Amino acid sequence: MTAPSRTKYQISLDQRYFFGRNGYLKVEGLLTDAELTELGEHSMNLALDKVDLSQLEGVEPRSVDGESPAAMEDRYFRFIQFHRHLEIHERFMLQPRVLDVLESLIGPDLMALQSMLFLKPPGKSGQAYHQDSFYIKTAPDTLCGAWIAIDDCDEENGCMSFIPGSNMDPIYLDVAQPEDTEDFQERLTEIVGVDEGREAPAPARAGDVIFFHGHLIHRSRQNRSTDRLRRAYVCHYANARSYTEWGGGNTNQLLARGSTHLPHATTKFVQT
Ligand SMILES: O=C(O)CCC(=O)C(=O)O
Repeated sequence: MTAPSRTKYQISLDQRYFFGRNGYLKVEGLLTDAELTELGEHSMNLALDKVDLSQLEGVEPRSVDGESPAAMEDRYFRFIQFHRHLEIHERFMLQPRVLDVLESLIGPDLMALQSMLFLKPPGKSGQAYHQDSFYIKTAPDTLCGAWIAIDDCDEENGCMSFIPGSNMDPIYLDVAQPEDTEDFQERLTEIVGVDEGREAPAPARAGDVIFFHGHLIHRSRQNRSTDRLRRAYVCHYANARSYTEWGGGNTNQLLARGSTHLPHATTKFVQT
């Protein structure tokens, strides 16, 4: 049986231009209410330990005595690369309208490299100024993040903030440990000397998706609210014809759309 045809989601020329100039683009309401409800319920079930992860290959048990705070945090607040284990993570990583936008920004051929579900409850710290291409290197350098807001977010509960136009900057190698450990996780690095005066906060409504270039300098501060989660599902993509050594190389990255001459992984749950 063939899948029903679907009209591709098109961004406007103005939106494409905005992304090129500023390095980010918020597309409002890209997720449906039903999708949001599903993602929201799933992330709560993960947080409350209601998803049985015990049978999943490569996923460590959730309660290990003597764990470091960093390992605890990854286990309870950040679910990294779970698209390799759970259908819903792979399905939302390959959400067709998200891929439509990425096709216009970095495509046409797309690979999906990294998925991270952040729960960021009240009091949880964020990440200091960084560029994602510092960590995930691709050649040609086509890295782009897609940040799905599961909750409404603003400066109070730790939304993202960007340095507009820094997508045109090189990758800064001058990095250090962040000083303010209430706002930022100590173990991650911070670019030295960023002019905070240029910063633009990026509030979003649940269901909005913010696309951001791999060179864009960005950060998110602590969730300072007392009762608001700031959940986001963030995935990273590149043109499928870019070479990468990140994460074991191209062989391990999903071909999300189109074709490539490079080796790649295929989806586990979802038909592309
Ligand atoms: O969601 C956040 O708070 C930070 C996300 C981020 O910095 C990233 O995905 O590179």
